[in-house]
Amino acid sequence: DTPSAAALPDREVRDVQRRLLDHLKHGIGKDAGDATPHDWYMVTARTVRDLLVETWIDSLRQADHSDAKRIYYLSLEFLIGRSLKANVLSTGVLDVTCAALAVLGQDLDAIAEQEPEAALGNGGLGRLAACFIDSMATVGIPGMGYGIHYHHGMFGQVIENGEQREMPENWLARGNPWEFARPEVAYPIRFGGHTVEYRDQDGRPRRHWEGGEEVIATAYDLPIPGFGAWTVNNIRLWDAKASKGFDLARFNRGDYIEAVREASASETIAQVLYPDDSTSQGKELRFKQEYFFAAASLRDILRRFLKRHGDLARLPEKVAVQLNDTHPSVAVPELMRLLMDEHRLPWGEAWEICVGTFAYTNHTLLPEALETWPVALFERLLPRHLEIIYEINARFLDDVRHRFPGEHDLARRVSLIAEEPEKRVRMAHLAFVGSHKVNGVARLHTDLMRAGIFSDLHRLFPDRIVNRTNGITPRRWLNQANPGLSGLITARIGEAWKTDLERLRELMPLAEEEGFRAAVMAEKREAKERLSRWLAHRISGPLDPSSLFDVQVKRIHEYKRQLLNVLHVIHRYNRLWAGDDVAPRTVLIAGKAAPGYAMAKAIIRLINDVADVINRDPATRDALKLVFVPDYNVSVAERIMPAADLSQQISTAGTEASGTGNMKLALNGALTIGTRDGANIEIAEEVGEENLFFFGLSAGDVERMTREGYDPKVFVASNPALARVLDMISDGYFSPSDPGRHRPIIESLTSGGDRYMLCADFAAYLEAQDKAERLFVDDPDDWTRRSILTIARMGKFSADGVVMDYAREIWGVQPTHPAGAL
Ligand code: DL6
Repeated sequence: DTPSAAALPDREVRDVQRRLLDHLKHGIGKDAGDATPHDWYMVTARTVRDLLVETWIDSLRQADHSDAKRIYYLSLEFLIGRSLKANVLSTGVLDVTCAALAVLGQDLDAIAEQEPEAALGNGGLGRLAACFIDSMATVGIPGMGYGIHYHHGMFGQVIENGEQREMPENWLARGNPWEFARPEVAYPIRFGGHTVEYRDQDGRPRRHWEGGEEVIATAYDLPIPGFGAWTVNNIRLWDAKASKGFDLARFNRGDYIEAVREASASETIAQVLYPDDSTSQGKELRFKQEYFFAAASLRDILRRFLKRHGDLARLPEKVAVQLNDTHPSVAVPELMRLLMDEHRLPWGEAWEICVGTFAYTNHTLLPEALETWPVALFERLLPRHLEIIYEINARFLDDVRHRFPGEHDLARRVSLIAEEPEKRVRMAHLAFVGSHKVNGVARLHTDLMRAGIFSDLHRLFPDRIVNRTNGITPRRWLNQANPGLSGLITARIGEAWKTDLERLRELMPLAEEEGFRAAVMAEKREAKERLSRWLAHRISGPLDPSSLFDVQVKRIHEYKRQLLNVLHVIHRYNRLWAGDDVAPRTVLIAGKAAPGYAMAKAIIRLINDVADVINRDPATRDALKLVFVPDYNVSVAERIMPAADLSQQISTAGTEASGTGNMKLALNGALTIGTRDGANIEIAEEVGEENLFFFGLSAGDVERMTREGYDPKVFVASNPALARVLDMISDGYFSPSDPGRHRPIIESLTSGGDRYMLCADFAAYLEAQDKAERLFVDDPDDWTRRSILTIARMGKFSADGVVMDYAREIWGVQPTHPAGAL
């Protein structure tokens, strides 16, 4: 890979050492004798940041000076995780940094553990945004992410008495060494007030928004280096500052609290990430966050554009704005407002610019996650935007009625405004009509968008919906997370795979090589042991690294069916008791439940209760272990992915938009057990259906069964194993002190209608589990062969290729140095 420490020139090591000590002395005011582990983290980060800055400034200058089109990725979430290791690897200074630290008696891995997580996201959508910024930098797309500088990211999860308890997260408490505050970049963002009509100097009627309160958006910049650090992109996060500061007169009267009240109220906007990705939040603060960051970002984008180009008509030619889900879709009326009210463009021109500039990515089909906001809220906080939305809608519906005169219900269905039960703005419809492209994140998801939630809009705009299957960055998810396997791969095929993942195909012949298989198997074993060591003080009892590590890691949600996983675990437990020959298995589940999502929290409790019983049972505990790994986040994911043998991707077909955990696990050599859902289908096409374990209903089956009337009781009645498992839970076998505790979960399956069809899929799931297990136990060598083939064929899911596709087909730009050029 890179030269060993011994081969490094002394001069380079001494230089890094000098920089570290310099930061320690001048930045922290200590010498090496007094430095705490956190001090070492801060100085190492500063030292690495110094290396990034030059390229970063160059990249920004280059983008400013070049005429290239700029890409802006607007996302309410960036799930970045830790940056130290990623940045050390991208800048190519791993060995020299390790060597310099070693001279000072320090260890990079230990130091890296000091970094708090930048958990500015919930799950897939936020992590995708982080992967995309990494990939854009790597392939040379001058992209910039815009988001919110949350003071408190995703909550920490602790498990107490088997239950999830949420702990406040405080990643900025000791300062963030990666970010640059930009207090000079500040925009006033208005809320409330009213609109007025007036005549401009040409006598034309115009509207203007005034009054209300203003909150100041100020910028924080996070440099994100591409691999090789040829391009360093930027994530700009907006913080909220009060426009008024505190009230001195009040303060002087001794009214201290009131003096700062207004200031702290406006500053709450950037305080906290909403920890929910499964329901649209009916909270005013969330609504304010969305407008706040969309408005500040657009102001910034237009300022940069206007510095170089005078003519706003050229905006779509020079700027692309990707809306990451509907959270930023208020950007559509905001851009209209800026163009019309502030830049005096007529409606038609402004609308053309808007549609040409925006594109929108949809990440979910779940009706409860599709955002709508009450018209009354718009009226009170964004009155001008409501007028614009009404006008967009009126013109749009006129056109619909004109084109489809006989279809009286069509206008109601596609309207931007839902009338019942209260008047609400449909943010997905707004984003759809305001964008030139709308994409789904896996082929099935895109097809279902066309056939389902957007079927009418698709008829009206048949070329608008396109598919862009998700991807992941191979730097973090293989190179960084799994150095052992990465080293093995690089030793055999060189390191080009890191920027051109298709090169992994060169591993295919090695799958037939006994020596390579043995080496991959040894690496997997080592990763499992590493995970077990790390878990040792988090859970009770050691793990058995020779058992099958069966992994399901993702947000806890009914549609993702962690419950189905648990039903299978209980069934295995019963089989062990029955004396069946069942191979040793360790089932690892991790994920957070939205704090207000009672059923998801109940499922966590059930997992822990089941774990408690089966892990203690001397009759079974050597053959079956269930572990709930607390506080799942990006760093925990980096530990788990390399250690997985089996990757559980078992959502009800048609519900998981894509999944990206499925890609991370497969890239690390796990075989997938899964449904024909989301990107699983495309993973199977790539790796070969014979190399994974598909089971259960297809999206078509689910749709048909729902239509025809699905009755879970029929499946329970015909499957004694399932009935037994449900009875055990229901009768309190796993909660003897509170026998009724888990009854509501079972009722959701039986009398509640089993919305996600666990009962229908149970038998097929068991069969697929058995098949996987037989292969793992009877022919570990063949398992490893399939695992190598899986890794080798995952090239399609590199985020590098995915962003290049977005670039060419949605954003209309050509990357400056394509992946693989390094
Ligand atoms: O596209 C990223 C990711 C998908 O891989 C997951 O399948 C999907 O569940 C997730 N969606 C969300 C929900 N967001 N909203 N709204 O995070 O997106």
